[in-house]
This record gives sequence, C-alpha cells and structure tokens, in this order.
Amino acid sequence: MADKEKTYDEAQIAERLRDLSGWSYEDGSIRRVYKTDGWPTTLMLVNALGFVAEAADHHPDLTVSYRRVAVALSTHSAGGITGKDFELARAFDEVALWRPAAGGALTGTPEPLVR
Ligand code: H2B
Repeated sequence: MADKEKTYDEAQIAERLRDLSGWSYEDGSIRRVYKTDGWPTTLMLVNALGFVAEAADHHPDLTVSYRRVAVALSTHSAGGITGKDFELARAFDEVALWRPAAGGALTGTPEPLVR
C-alpha cells in the first residue's frame, strides 16, 4: 500500500508526463483539458470519466463547461502525485480519445467527439 502511494517529485512527474500527451503539472495536480463538440458530448464524457474513476476507486476534480472538460488529478490521501494519478490519466485518455481502428467494421463519427 505504501508503495502505491509513493509521491513523485517535480522532476519525476515531468518524466512520467512525457508519455502522456496534453497533460501538465500545475498547482499540485496533473491536468488536461478535453475539448468537445458541445454540451451533449461534454456530459457523456463526464459520465465516461466518472465510470472509470469509480471503477478505479480514484477520483478526479472535473470542471465542466459547454465545450470543455478540465481534469485535475492528485492523490489526496498521499498529499501529492502518485502512480494512481498517472494510471488514471492514461485510462482517461484511452476512453476519452478512443476511435475505431481505421479499416475496421466501425466507421466512427465523421469528426472526433473529443480532442
Ligand atoms: N481520489 C483521489 N483523487 N484521492 C484520494 O486520496 C482518494 C480518491 N481516496 N478516491 C479514495 C477515493 C479513498 O477515499 C477511498 C476510501 O478509497
């Protein structure tokens, strides 16, 4: 348990964020803004992220706007950034930015719903 809540220092955070495109570290959290095509997608995205967070038992701060969902992750119990935050950030990207594979049976929407 102690290991899972090991906090990362700023240099280690920067290193881990190198393979999380769009994420940055600011004000004690790792953060990313997802842009959506409008309110219905915004609400669907909030629900999708909410489901993943609940399944993970690790929960983000979300700021919800018309075409935008801002995500901030930190581990409250550890007072910093832990592996939980990086792993949840990766899972969020996978669900939020998921698109059907090119050439497969699924066409996907003409434009991505979320960027
Ligand atoms: N989410 C976040 N971001 N930080 C925590 O410390 C945290 C959490 N703790 N979700 C979890 C729930 C804890 O309260 C439960 C009991 O596992």
